[in-house]
Amino acid sequence: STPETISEEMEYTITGIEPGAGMSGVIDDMIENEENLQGWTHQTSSTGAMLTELDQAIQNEEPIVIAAWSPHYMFAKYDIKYLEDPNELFGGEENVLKLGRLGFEEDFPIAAEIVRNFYLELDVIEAALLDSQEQEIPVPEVVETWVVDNEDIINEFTDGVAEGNGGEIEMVVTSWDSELFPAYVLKHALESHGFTVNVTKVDPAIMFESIASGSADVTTAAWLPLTHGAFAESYEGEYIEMGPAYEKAKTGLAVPTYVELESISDLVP
Ligand code: PBE
Repeated sequence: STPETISEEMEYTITGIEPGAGMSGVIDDMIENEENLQGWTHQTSSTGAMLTELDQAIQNEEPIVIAAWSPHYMFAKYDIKYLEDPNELFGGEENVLKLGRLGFEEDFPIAAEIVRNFYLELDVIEAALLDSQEQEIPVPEVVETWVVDNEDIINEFTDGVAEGNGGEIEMVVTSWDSELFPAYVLKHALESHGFTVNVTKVDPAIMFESIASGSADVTTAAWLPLTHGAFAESYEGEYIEMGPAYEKAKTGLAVPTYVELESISDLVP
């Protein structure tokens, strides 16, 4: 097969995820601006639906191109590969940043110290997401066991920090597993240190809006510089950056390894 026949077999369609995802906006822009993607369709729906379509395509050995990101179990469960991205349409490595509302550090100095200390290694997150998938246990429940087995890591965030005063903290997070794991680990660290944390799951746009407006205190889930770059720009100066929750995240387009394409530029009209 050739790039032409494969693109035709794919019906010139990229199988995407939720329309509100940061990367959905990146893909829309890409289709609009890249000459080789003229006439292509970006089919958004949900992460679950994308994974079902990927699974079915692989069972039938049909070509498919999906919106993909790491960390996610899809790269462990399926033989898939990222397409090369010569024009850096998806940027390079992304940092997943903690953001606080203006005034959060003044109002919650002890909690803010724990938030600043909080950081997870990428392989720790990947292992937890795979556990969740293989054992069919939702990520927040995986966290309950993980925090018991990894007290030493939790202690690194809270060591030497004064005990909290029972304050209530509003956390917002997007609902992808890659974000729920860090958010619930941080919730545990804060709660074990005398705070109460309410977690609300929202779209990226609402995550930024609620931190900027002050209706939420903190998030662990801002993908920057690119994936959520448009949101960060429109709320510039209306939040504080509190360091990375994790690093070396990535977004892109991916195909099953049997699909004879190497690069995004091999997708043709
Ligand atoms: N994601 C996973 C999200 C953020 C976390 C890359 C699918 C997005 O907004 O695109």
